[in-house]
Amino acid sequence: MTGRLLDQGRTLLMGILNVTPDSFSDGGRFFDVTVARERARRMVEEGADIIDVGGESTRPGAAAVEADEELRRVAPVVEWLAANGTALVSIDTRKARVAGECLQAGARIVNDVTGFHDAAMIEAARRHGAACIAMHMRGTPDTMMQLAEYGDVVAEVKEYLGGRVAALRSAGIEDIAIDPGLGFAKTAAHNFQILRRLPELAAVGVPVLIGPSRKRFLGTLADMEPMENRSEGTVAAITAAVLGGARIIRAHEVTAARRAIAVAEAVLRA
Ligand code: HH2
Repeated sequence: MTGRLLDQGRTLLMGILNVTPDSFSDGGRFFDVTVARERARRMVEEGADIIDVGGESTRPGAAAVEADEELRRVAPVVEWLAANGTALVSIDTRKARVAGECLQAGARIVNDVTGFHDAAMIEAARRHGAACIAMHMRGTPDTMMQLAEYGDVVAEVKEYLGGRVAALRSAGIEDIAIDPGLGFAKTAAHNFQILRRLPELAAVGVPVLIGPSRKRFLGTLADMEPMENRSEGTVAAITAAVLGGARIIRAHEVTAARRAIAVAEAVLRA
């Protein structure tokens, strides 16, 4: 045990709470604050260790959201969860101001899909003593799929994430997780390659987060199109991720994810 939020000696389960009108799999469902709170409460009951609150979709083509609007969506949910919930609250944002105000409101973790490239984001996290999840992506949600070209995707993602860990550490932040960013500037083949070679990413030496939940790369297989057909595939990807060394799983369906993690952990222990 390290005393770190993102490294608690077991696989952590992060439940996804999208307070957006347009997220790729559940946009509009939890947009109302009361409904979002109820959804969060339910995920905690089902076994979520962390609730990841997001107010801006990162799917290709999603509308850009100003910081004020993003805060209007997420701040009341973060504040309520921090005061009433038992799970840790993570804020999924690319904006330093949103991160800072949500940390002030009680969030403990910043999940930045742009990998803490903005110095103001690192400063907000440092000031509040937050834990940081740095994800790999290229470009923006609108351009990322044109940038999915790599010599060796795992080596390149590993080098990038190693650099982000060094940047966070040089700011005095030690509670860090890395995430290769399944689906962000990656083809289906890249995502499967990352899952197969996860131990190489784990060798960076900080916990690895994997978020395969309902993602489009699963839809390239068998009959997992449309998105509603991806529950079992998500569970299989979670199992593969934990067997490969992932220590944090980000998922929409918490009960199913918890059961998959339990099986994979039992295999690892046997
Ligand atoms: N995936 C999404 C959003 N944030 N953060 C991390 N660290 N890892 C991920 O894989 C990841 C993420 C996309 O999924 P979702 O939140 O369901 O959709 P949207 O971005 O459309 O709200």
